[in-house]
Amino acid sequence: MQAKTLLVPAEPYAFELKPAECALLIIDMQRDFLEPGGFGEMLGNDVSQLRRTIEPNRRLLAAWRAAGLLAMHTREGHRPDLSDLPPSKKIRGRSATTIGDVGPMGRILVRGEPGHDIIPELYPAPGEPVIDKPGKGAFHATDLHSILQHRGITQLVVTGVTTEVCVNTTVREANDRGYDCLVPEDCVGSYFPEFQEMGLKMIKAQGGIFGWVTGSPSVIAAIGDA
Ligand code: TIU
Repeated sequence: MQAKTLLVPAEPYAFELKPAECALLIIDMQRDFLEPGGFGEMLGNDVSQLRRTIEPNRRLLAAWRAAGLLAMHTREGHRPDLSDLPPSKKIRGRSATTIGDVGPMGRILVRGEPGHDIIPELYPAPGEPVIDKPGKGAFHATDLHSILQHRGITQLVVTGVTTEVCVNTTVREANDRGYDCLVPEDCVGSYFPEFQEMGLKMIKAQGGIFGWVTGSPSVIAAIGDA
């Protein structure tokens, strides 16, 4: 029997979503990036630009779970001994407080610390894989590709933060590994409005060079028919 395909209106053209082969991948919705008083805000960033993605992600995740589809989560961070932290990443930015130092919500971007964990609104449910990644891309130095292959996943709906950094890097890595990526624009956020706009344009330009862009209501409407 032919696997079911759902047509999601998108740019540059409709995305053919195959529910049995499609995973929702929520990137780095961590307290340190999103919560007032966290590392992101400490660096001078406007966290409200990211916080507007929480409610759309919550609705999409709820619909995704209700449709019985695979949801996955990532967290950017490092081992407590920092052995997986490149020295270049440790010193980049010349900030007085950097990764591994004690910040407002525990040691910054260190696994097991409060600020490293996912915000309560989008907390992973039992059985939903969580990928701990040391880099910006979710495929670099992780078992994400293996987990997706074992489950027969060929498509990803990618959401989270930030649009031009970890979301774009992950979409590009996925594209080179043969996955089709759909990005709901209301579910991704950047501290910088101009990067939000360009980050999305870069994905869908040239006939969808890295993937497709849509809005989460279109995805929710489609999987409601799954
Ligand atoms: N998750 C992610 O995007 N990590 C970053 O460091 N993003 C910034 O925009 N800095």
